[in-house]
Amino acid sequence: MNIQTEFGITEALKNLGVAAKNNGTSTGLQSHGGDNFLESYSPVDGALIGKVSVTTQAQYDKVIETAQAAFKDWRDAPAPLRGEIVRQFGQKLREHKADLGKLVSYEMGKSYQEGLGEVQEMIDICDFAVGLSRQLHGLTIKSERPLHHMQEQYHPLGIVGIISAFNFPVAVWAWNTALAWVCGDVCVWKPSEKTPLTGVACQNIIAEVLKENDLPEGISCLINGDYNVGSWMTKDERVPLISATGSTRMGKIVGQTVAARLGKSILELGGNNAIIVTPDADIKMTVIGAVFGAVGTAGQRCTSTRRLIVHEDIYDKVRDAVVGAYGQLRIGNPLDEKNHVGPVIDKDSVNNYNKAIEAAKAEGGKVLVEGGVLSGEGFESGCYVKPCIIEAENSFKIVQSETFAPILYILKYKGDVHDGIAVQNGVAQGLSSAIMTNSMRDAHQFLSAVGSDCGIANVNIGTSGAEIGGAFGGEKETGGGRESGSDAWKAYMRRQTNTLNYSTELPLAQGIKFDL
Ligand code: UN1
Repeated sequence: MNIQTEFGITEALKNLGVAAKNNGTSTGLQSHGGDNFLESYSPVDGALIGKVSVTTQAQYDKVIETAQAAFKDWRDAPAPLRGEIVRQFGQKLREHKADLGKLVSYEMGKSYQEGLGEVQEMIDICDFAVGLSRQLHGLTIKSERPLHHMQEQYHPLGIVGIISAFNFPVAVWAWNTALAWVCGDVCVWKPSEKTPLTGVACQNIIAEVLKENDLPEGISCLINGDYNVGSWMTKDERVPLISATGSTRMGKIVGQTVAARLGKSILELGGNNAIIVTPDADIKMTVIGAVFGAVGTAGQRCTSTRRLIVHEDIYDKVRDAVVGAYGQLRIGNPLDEKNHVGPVIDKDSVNNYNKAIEAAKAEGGKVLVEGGVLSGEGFESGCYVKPCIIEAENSFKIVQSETFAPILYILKYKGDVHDGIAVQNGVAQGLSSAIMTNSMRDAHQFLSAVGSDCGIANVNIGTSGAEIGGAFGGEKETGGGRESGSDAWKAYMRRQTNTLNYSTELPLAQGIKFDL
């Protein structure tokens, strides 16, 4: 029996409408029918899962025109009604949770549990957005002029272009769309070319909801292809907001291109996340947080733990405990729930992993848990690598850069918590950070203005696994954008200040006299 049959992938593909001929001709706005195809190979077993047609420029233009037309209807719908559509979408996701979770796991390689978690994250953001659809509020402000009233309103922007990465192939799209839709925007999505089928599956689910409600399909559009297709969107003045997730290298290009036309962007880019372990930390909690953070999603989360910064007083104990825990890890087919770690996305990723280990060694790093590429039965795809741990220095060039693979650098710090914080902040990226401590003072120092410089700072929790209720994103080379919870919705709308005069005079602000 092959993996597809054994773990119900064949069935899941069928249920999600992406079985057999995935040439993108089946539904709505993915009907591009270009001659080029993206081929999706599973890193789990190396099998070709399906093909999706690449969008041509002419088809792209048609998609944008359809989206523009849909926006005219959608922005007029009351926001709670838009919320109702998102509620129905969330409901369908509940029904498809197992199938979509499996497809995410099979196409991307994360464990089935994490695949389910990702779909749950979509459901959670839908619930959040439904409530938000009745709360898109602005301030009222007292005017300096008599019988005048001031208020802020938030209006939809238009088309939101979403560029997402392979590592969270569906959740990050949902963070953007669920908010954008209740805000009255329409969305055009370019998923990663490494995970096009999860994109088609999501598009099928939302297309069904739109059809059932007699709404224009242009509210949710899908385009496919490599960075060229993405660049049509980043340069396109018809797309007022681009939300892009991926590498800092990509984000710099996207950010500059969008800024050159004075468009808006939300950038969620690279991380180099660390956990500081203070002398009084709980070692058991530290081990769970660090190991899940470093090996979860095979080290391919933006929030993955890359550096463990341990105080010298507790260093040997923490090092031994974490190294011991790595001995328990089972690597293999991520659909098989007894495995903790699945494959990385592709052979390029394997090369980057190998190169990073070599670079760390060349800079003087000491390998504590040996890495390596697995081969033999079950590892035929060539994408399974061993999570490894390297004792290193923060100043190493390789430690300063983000490698999307399960490599954990362990670093020692001396002195007080601010010495640990200096190491943690001493990188170009600023997404997620954590401290393991039982000291109330150290915890608060870490969270203070002179503490972590990241967008996410956790106490006694690892660096990954943020909930959708908070704003998600980071500082410095992480790009500064915020998605998901809190007031991140404001980035998907344009703010308008209204001043309304209900007197019979026309007094000027700042007391200026202008008599005629
Ligand atoms: C990402 O890796 O781009 O906080 C998103 C987390 C997940 C989202 C990660 N909730 O790890």
